[in-house]
This record gives sequence, C-alpha cells and structure tokens, in this order.
Amino acid sequence: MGFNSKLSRRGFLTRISAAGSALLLGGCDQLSQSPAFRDILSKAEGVTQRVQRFVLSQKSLAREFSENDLSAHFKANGSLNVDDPTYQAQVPLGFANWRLKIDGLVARPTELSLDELRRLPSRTQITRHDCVEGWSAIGKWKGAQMTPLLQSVGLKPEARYLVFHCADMLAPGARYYESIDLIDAFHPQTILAYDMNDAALSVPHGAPIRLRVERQLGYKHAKYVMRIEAVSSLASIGAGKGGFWEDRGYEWYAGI
Ligand SMILES: Nc1nc2c(c(=O)[nH]1)N[C@H]1C(S)=C(S)[C@@H](COP(=O)(O)O)O[C@H]1N2
Ligand SMILES: [Mo]
Repeated sequence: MGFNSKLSRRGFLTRISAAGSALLLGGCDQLSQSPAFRDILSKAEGVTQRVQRFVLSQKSLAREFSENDLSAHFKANGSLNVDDPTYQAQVPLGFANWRLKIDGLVARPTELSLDELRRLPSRTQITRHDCVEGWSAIGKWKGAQMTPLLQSVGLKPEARYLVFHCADMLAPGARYYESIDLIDAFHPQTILAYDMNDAALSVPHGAPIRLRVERQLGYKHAKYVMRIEAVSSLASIGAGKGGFWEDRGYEWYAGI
C-alpha cells in the first residue's frame, strides 16, 4: 500500500475515532451496519474511492447458497405488473427500446439499453430474499455490478444516495421508489439483475431489471427500475423518507 493510501486511511480512522467510535478492525463489518457509523461515513468530506474500498473490503457478503437450495416457488410480491402503456408496449419487444437512465449528481449522465447492461461486468449469486411479510425464498440472480457502473458515470463528491425510480404505482399517484447509501451501492453483491434462475427476469419479478441489494430486506429490492438518480439528500423525493414503504413507516435501513 502506498504512502498516500496509508495517509488517507489514517485521516479516515482519525475522523471515525474523533466521533467517538471504537474502531476494531475485526468489528468493522458490524460497525458499517450501524446507522451512526454510516452517517459519519457518508458525511465525511472527501470520502475517496480508496477509503470506500477499504471499508468495503472489510464488509462481509450476504450468505450465498447452491443450486440445490433454490426455492421451487419464488413468490412475487407487491406490484406484479406495470399499469402503463409505454411499459406494456415494451414487453412483447423484450424491452428492445427500453433505456435505463442514470442521472442526478453524476459527471456523465447516461442512458443504457438492456443489451448494453448485459455487456457490463456481471455477477451471479444465489441468495435468500426475506420479505417483512414473513416469507423467504432462495433465487439465483445475474446482473450488472453496481460498482463499475458507478465508476463509469462518475459520482460527484456531493452524492450520498442512489434513488431507484420504478415504473409501477403501488398506490394511486405513488410511484414505487427506493434508495440506498453509497456503502450498499458499492457492495459487491449489489447488482441490477436482468436474469432470475437462468431466465430473463419476468414481469412479476420486475422486468427488465430490478435491484438486488442482498444485505437488505425485500422491499429495498426495487423492481421495474427505470431511472437511477444520485442525490445528496432524500428530503425532496416522495414523502422524503427514502422509499415507498419508508414513506409509510418502514425503516430506511432494513439490514438483515
Ligand atoms: N417496483 C417495486 N419494487 C418492489 C415492490 C413493488 O411493489 N414495486 N415490492 C417490494 C417487496 S415488499 C418485495 S418482498 C419484493 C418482492 O420481489 P418479488 O416480486 O421478486 O418476490 O420486491 C420489492 N420491490
Ligand atoms: Mo416485501
């Protein structure tokens, strides 16, 4: 490790301990789950990629399973379709004209087709999905990794959250949306999934893409993602609590 990265690590560690947290390297993962720690982390000025990588390298993966563990039936929940003519027109075309928009606090706002997304670095993972309604299911997900995607659009330093805008309305006038902080955004298991169980993602499960953010509860896994917006605050989006369900009382940090 070079002198500069040692230096930034030191500065970072000093900031953390100045805030009164005991940083035990072995406990880093637990720390990174604590809302207070995450808040310090996201507020620290000039959080560099290098520092982020240091924290993330300490961060454990959600448990992964084998093909034998796949659930015979994976329930679809919440919206099972999108009541929108533009979306409906895309279904028989295999979403050929669909574009994912990435904008907000990014250096290079981008639109990506499904083919382009499929050509990006991908990750495949078999994980358990836990819904707060009391059911779980194990599924296999393949999708574009969030980290290289974010590196290519270039997050601005003010960016603190990613907001996932979805196509569906789960309540009259209320489009589904979700948000995650940059720790979850850069987590290696955070992907924009386009395949489920070795087939193109079906409409009930969120076609053409849905977020997998494996260390969070089911409602964070936004389906029908149309736009990813990098923001510095969640206050002006929806009712300001960071998600459709959060606006209705659920916890924003839904770590498992
Ligand atoms: N766009 C959108 N995303 C969503 C929902 C929804 O209603 N709309 N429901 C959430 C909830 S509560 C769960 S448990 C999962 C369900 O995903 P599944 O349908 O693939 O099981 O999606 C989450 N993401
Ligand atoms: Mo859920």
